[in-house]
Amino acid sequence: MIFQKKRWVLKECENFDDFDIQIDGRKIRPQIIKVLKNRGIVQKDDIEKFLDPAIKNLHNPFLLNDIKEAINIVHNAILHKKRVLIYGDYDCDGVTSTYLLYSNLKKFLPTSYYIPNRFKDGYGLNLDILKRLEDTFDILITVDTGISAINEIEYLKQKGKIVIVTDHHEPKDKLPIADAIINPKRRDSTYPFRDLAGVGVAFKLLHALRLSGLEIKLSEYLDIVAIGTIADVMPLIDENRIFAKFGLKLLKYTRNIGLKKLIEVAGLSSKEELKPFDVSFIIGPRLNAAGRISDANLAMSLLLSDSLVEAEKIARRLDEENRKRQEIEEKTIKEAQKIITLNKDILRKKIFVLSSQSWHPGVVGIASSKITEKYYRPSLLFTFTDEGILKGSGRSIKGFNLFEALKNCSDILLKFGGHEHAAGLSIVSDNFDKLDEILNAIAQEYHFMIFKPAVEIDLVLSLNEIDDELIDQVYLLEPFGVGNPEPTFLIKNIVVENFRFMGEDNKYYKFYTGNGMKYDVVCFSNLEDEDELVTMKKVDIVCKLEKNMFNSTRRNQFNLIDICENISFGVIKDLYNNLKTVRQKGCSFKKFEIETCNLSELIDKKCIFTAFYPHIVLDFLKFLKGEEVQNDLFEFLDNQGRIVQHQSSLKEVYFDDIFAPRIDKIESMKEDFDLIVALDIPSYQLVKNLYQDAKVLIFDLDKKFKDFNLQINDEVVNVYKTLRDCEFISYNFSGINESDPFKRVVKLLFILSMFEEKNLLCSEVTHEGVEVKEFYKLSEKVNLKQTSIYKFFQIIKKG
Ligand SMILES: [Mn+2]
Repeated sequence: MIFQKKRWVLKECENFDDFDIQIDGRKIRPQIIKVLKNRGIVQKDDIEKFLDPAIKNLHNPFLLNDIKEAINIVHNAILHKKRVLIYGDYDCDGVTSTYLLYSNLKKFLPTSYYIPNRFKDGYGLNLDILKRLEDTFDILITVDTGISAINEIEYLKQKGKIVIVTDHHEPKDKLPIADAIINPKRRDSTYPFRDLAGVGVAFKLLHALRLSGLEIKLSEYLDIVAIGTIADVMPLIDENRIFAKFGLKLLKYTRNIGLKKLIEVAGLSSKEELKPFDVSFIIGPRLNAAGRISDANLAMSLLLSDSLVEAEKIARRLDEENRKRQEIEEKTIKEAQKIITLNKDILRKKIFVLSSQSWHPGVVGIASSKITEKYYRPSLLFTFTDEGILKGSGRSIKGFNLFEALKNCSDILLKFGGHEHAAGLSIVSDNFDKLDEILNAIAQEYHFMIFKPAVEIDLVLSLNEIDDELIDQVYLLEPFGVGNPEPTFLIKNIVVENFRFMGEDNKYYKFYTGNGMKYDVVCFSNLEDEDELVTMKKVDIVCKLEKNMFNSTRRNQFNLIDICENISFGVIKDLYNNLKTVRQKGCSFKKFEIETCNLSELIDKKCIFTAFYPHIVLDFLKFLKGEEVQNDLFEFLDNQGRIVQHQSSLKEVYFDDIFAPRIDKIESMKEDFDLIVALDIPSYQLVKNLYQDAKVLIFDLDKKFKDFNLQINDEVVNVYKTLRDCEFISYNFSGINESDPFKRVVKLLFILSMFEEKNLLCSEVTHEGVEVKEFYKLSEKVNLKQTSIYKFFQIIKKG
């Protein structure tokens, strides 16, 4: 069966009151309001502002601490013709901040800027640089940096300089003694929004200068603000949402010659509109490439360029630098993956701590985020510096606070900083293994569920709630990105119609929703077994709702994130397929001695769990979903912190153990595991018969089927007659004398399999019952007792 690959985490708000909200004359659907409420935007007023962002909703910049002081300093400087130096940072946020402030202040003041070199100068204010430049300025304004430059600013103050810090990094306990510190994350800040980027803070300073009377055309620079904000991975809510929304619109028709050329060279000019994705993955990396590999000043000259020829030259160089960076990045990721897959001990760890002599310090962060994304494990990637010191960068998963974990290792770390999701650090190489050990010990204390990939679901929808208008209104929530992801919906019980594969190697697949309205359901990353996919009948899906225009006709499309077959049908399908495997094996079945398994034997063993009876499979699937199911085995797996994955997700992630209810499919995976654990007698005997060389033990969870009996009697006749008459038989067929639904299904499928083995008919299982495709003519009397199915039953009979 197709089983969900991720945990489905449902956000559902209680006490829902609908609001009457109109935007451009359209009444906003309750589903959209629910999505926003689930995301913590609850007041009617805030919802309206969110759905209809406007420049006028930007906060008053004078709410920022010290901003008045900063404004006074600038006005005074204009009066006395003081010289200003803007000190920035080499990343995209730093460069856009520097450009924004520089190009505006230079209209009023003799202004220069300095962007440190990532490798020569390092991050932040650098004392040597300041000493070298100290005769060239009277006022220093930092952008995207400065909040922890205590010593450097003290030096400047001793030299009689005026210092304004604008920054958005988390302040430490002690603040520098600057003349003004503008940072919405200051502990004493009363500013309504914390998550501005460096460029956002610089923008607020200009905003205040404009309100104080300087002639500054702010709206012309929103594209710059949007780039820095999105590239610096700031959440696209509140003011950032306004910057992103209007900035991206402006960017499409930008008047900045450099950006225009960069967009052209990067192949974005033909796009109808630019999205945060284009900044995060195309424009941002190109601007960043300069700083990562060579010098960020190249990016700055692009933004400042006023010649088309020169701008194009720089854009091409940045594009080239980006290509180089991509190559280095891909090589690093491949090498890291190789370390993981070649070393099974690492694969079993909760946190991957990896290092290499050859990795480039500029890309370990990106490589770490790719590794974390792929394996759903926090990861730290280190590279060696000259002095036997390892420098690294790490990323985490939801629910595991990387910064807190590193705090617990602080005595062996040289330096570390960051937050919940990402961190940078350095360590003496002798302590590397110890760090790995401590971090993994910490991770072991977390509930194993957080290490299972999850998808957050905004809302459960039924098909009849979905129409063109609802899908159009989903687009009102754009721009999507960090902090404001595209909403995901769970739609249950979709009937699969006209399933087909697309693309090379069946990379994509598509089907229609068969219930009334026919929507396209599309999956762009097929990670499933193809024979399982084509037999899907009814599914639950997690998806995004999209509108597709093709030849000016509109098609609504559900873009799949995860899919799960109707579980009870999936379980029946697996049982039916296992009986097919029995048939294919023929009559050469042997009965094997039972070898019982002790849970302690599973410790440190990589196991394949398998089961035959539907109630056991169902229990296991519930356990995989994270539901409470009581038994010794699950309790043991919980306590061990082990993560089990369903065999249908094998192509995507790598966990400790596998649950494989399709016994024929164990063949392809058993090499990678130490042990097969059968959870009932039939699966034990079947595995033993199929894979003689494998180590198989039984941990019998079955209590139901102790007295199960299969006889060639009236029941068999009933089934046959009903099938002849109706060509269909339901799973709760009363002609089978079992009150327990599981037993009834098992018996029905046993009988059906015997019919098939003797070539009486050909059938198909559906979610409601068994359908006959064809009856065959009988030439002689059949003896069902001579079937391998019957023989198999004799073998699995208890006692
Ligand atoms: Mn920044």
